[in-house]
Amino acid sequence: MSNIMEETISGAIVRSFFKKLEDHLSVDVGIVGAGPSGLVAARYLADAGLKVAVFESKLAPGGGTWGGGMLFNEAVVQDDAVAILNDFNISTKDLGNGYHTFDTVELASGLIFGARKAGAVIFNTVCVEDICVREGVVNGLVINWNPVRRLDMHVDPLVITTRAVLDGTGHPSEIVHKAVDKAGLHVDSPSGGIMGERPMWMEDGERTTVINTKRLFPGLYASGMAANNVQGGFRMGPIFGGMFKSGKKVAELILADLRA
Ligand code: 48H
Repeated sequence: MSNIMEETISGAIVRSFFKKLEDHLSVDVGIVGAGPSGLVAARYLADAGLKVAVFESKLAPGGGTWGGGMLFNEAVVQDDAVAILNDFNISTKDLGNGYHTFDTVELASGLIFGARKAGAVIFNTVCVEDICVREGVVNGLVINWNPVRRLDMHVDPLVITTRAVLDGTGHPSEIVHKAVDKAGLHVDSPSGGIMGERPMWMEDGERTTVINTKRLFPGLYASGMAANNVQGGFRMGPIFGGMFKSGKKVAELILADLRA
């Protein structure tokens, strides 16, 4: 009996995936982490015509957006960040006091869909385990399958070359840790290293997330909770305006630098 359909389906997937991977071995922007700040950045950067690849270690992109507050799948955004959600066609409910609620499943799926439809490619189940630094510039990401890391398999990685790297890994700021601890880079923070996230203070955390979003070293940027961890910012719980605005700001910074 012929296996023609089986061969067609498997062949289509393999050829299509490897074309996607080959087309993104060299990108303008490599984003590590498909949380809210990374996905917002991916969308605006791709909209501007840059080649963007997002590497997400989990099977489902979205980072900390799915679970809302304590698994109640609603979260909150302030007036001044609603325009970003409008760009993604994500609905919000106005509470009339400067805050809006939204459904976090709609948020996660809307951000993923928006980034992808703008042209950013998301490689899920792929973790970034190291960076490349050449002549004073961060210029690459070292990738491997997350199950390889989880199973502690001794398998060498592959490399994606980049013009800009965004650490959107959230609380652990994994990529800036590689830059500081392993590459010995002195980043743009009060200590030149990672200050460490501070405890819950919603107001200050939200106020400083955007300020903390910056270029840390030539070719290296951080957004969202990664930026807060590097600069010693406070956490803020399930309010997301700072994350969205951080993603938009870092996209603008990267665009300005790459076009200079
Ligand atoms: C590939 C990786 C790697 C790696 C991690 O945490 P995130 O949602 O990121 P942000 O900063 O955009 O949003 C933070 C927000 O979700 C949050 O946690 C808030 C507001 N907390 C407040 C509080 O008080 O706690 O997403 C980061 C993503 C995740 O999906 C990780 O799986 C992924 O990055 N990731 N992907 N390679 N080395 N490390």
